[in-house]
Amino acid sequence: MKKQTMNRDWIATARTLNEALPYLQRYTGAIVVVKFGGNAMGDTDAMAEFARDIVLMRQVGVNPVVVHGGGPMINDMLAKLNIQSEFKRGKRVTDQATVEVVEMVLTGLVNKRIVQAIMDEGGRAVGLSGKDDDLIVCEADDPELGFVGRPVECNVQVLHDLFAAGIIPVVAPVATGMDYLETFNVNGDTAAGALAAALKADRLLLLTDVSGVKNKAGDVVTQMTPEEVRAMIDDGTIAGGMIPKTETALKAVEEGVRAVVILDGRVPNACLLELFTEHGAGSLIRR
Ligand code: X2W
Repeated sequence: MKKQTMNRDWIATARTLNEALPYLQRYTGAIVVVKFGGNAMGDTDAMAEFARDIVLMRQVGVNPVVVHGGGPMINDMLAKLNIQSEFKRGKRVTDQATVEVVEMVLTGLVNKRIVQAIMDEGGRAVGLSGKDDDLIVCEADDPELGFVGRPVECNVQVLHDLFAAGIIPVVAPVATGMDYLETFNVNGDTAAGALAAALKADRLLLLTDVSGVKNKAGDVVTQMTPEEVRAMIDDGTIAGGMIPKTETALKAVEEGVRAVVILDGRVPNACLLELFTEHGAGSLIRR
């Protein structure tokens, strides 16, 4: 009985690999930027599973770039230090004391945790922030938000150098200013969109903790054009936290990213499901 069950599992595994061949061929050499948000990192199992998916992507010839968030971890550290924090239009109001905590938490704690998780799964990862090799240069986004940056220039040569060496870049969304004096806190989705555009990536995967973009009837729309997304923002169908995400997606597609997927990170192996099977788990936006 046991033997039969095992046989069936092995056959299913072999079939899964066999069926993945056309997808593996399609994505060889592709650049895929994956935004991994703080909410998706939850427990160590989720982190390990994500890391394993990324290592598998690299193993089959994809060039993945991980851009991470870490909002909940920043909140925890600010609370420990008794620093108050508030958000305006989905972005953290960032004063001098806050930006120091943001840089410490994102480039230290969170970035190295992800690097370690990828190394644990047998990949090679190097952590960097937007400051390294001028990867992301920003100007102030809005005076009301303090040190929140809007990327104006991305120098992605270092990412190509890492791809060539077989190394997975893991990027913390902290950047330098035009005059090199300031440190900016960048929204993780914004940073991922800017890097994907500069790389002319084949895919930008925005991992979230919702099932995707929903229509008026409450059903997830699996594929949309930029025009359809814009119409859904204008008529209020897309609202709340989905607005900055879809706007990032629109901008990325406009700037040359082939497709953006707002992907349900709660689904096991969401990245693999999206890239290497017929099915996805979220909403794909492309021309
Ligand atoms: C974010 C950066 C981290 C982030 C923040 O300070 O929380 C701004 O709001 P998640 O986990 O992806 O939300 N920056 C300007 O984006 O984290």
